[in-house]
Amino acid sequence: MHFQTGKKIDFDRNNKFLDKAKDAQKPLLTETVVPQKLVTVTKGKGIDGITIEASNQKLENLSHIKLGKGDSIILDLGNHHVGYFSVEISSVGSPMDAPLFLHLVFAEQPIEFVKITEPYDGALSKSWLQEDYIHVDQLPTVLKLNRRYSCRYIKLEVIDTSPKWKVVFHNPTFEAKSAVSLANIATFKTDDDQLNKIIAVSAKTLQDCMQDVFEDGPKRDRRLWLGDLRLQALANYASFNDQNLVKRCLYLFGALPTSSGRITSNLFTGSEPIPDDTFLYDYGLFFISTLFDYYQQYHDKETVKDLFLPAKRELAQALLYLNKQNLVELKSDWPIYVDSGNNFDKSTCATAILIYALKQFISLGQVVNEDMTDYTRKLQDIVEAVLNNLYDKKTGFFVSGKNKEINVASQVWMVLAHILTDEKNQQLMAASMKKFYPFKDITTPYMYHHIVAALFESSNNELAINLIKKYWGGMLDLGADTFWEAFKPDDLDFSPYNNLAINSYCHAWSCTPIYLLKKYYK
Ligand code: RAM
Repeated sequence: MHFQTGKKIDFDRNNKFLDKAKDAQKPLLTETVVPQKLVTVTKGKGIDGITIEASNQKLENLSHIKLGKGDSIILDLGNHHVGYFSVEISSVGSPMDAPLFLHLVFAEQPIEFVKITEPYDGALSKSWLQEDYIHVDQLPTVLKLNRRYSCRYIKLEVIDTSPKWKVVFHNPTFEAKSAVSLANIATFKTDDDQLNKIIAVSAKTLQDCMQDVFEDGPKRDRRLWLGDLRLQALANYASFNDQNLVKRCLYLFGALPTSSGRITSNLFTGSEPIPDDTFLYDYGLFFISTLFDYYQQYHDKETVKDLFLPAKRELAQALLYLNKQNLVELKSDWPIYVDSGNNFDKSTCATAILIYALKQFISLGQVVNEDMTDYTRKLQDIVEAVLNNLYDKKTGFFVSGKNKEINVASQVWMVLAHILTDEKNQQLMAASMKKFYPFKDITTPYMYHHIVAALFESSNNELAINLIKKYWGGMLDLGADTFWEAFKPDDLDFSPYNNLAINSYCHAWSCTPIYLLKKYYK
């Protein structure tokens, strides 16, 4: 894992845009959730062979369950939620002759309870792990945790009381937060039960990631990433249709480019918005795509007029990375994401994504009556360069990098960029499934989304639906309440950060079946 650090970067700050982002901000909705039952962790069908089963103890008897040193209970909220936990605690036995020392663990998936007890060696900060240690000096009390947690399960572990007394918990409550309610979702069903379940879990995933901004994952990184935003916005149009939240996020990115015009890959929005010093070639270009999709949905010309300039400046930066041949040549100062897997060459994806965004930029230019002649000419040049240099007419596949590697991601992004005829695209994706499936190097629902989208866009509908059922259905079979950041069907304990404890199990970029099926399922 490579972190981009240590550079001094100048950012612009457009206060008019920041004000517009603020105007679009709406209060969150709250739902009070009470646990459904007590559970225990056990071996079974789940991530890494870990699942949950009902405990022998009943939740109705909670206020009779006395816990002393080393005892614990796990509350099950019945579904995944994001919000704030509180519980009343009292003591029983002798007077309290020592403080209560409590350990709380919040888990999206049962595996987190196991992994959190092991030494941590993950690539991201341990501080993300959802646990807290608390001393309580006086009981009875109402313990209200200030931190927001993302979970279905809550473990209350008594590290110590004293030999003379024990604790009892009452009225555990979870105040769940989201920008949207499942009650206001445009209902949409297919004639297939598994797909309907996938749609429902997609909606729940998206709901829990829709907070003050579109978060990538409410457990981690809890912030606004452009690549995630693009997909969330599409899924949102197919479900909650919250215009303000997308508008808010677009204005935040548009307000804070670098002084040279590059748009950051992600923003921190805890207090005053802060652009991160991490730049990804594809994510920057997706500012254009997200604006384009937003315009398709709402025809909000004013927003396009405002944000056209930041889009143009971002594109100008991206075009600087074209080499003499008119193909994108990336440098280490501006890497590309595409997928968390790094075992394949991504340069052809970069050129395809540039074409994809450039086409959308040209459409936006027409909306605001700009002269697009130069851009149209540039687009033709790049497409010609791709057909002459990256398209192997003999095999029908696109090649990538110095070694002319043929990988699935390059085919997918070239299909999404629509540079071949519809007929050739259809053949290419059908041939790609034959050649690459099951995919070896693809690790995220984010990239699977693009594979499925390319299958649909190339009229390979049956292959697309089967892939949704296999991949997202595979997560459901392993007990997903919300879809995950990473999932490799051939490597079930895969983590992009070498530790399952840090994976996010409610990750926005995995919620797109709701969009894909609404758009393409016939
Ligand atoms: C990870 C997160 C985030 C994603 C970036 C590129 O940090 O999962 O959602 O957009 O990678």
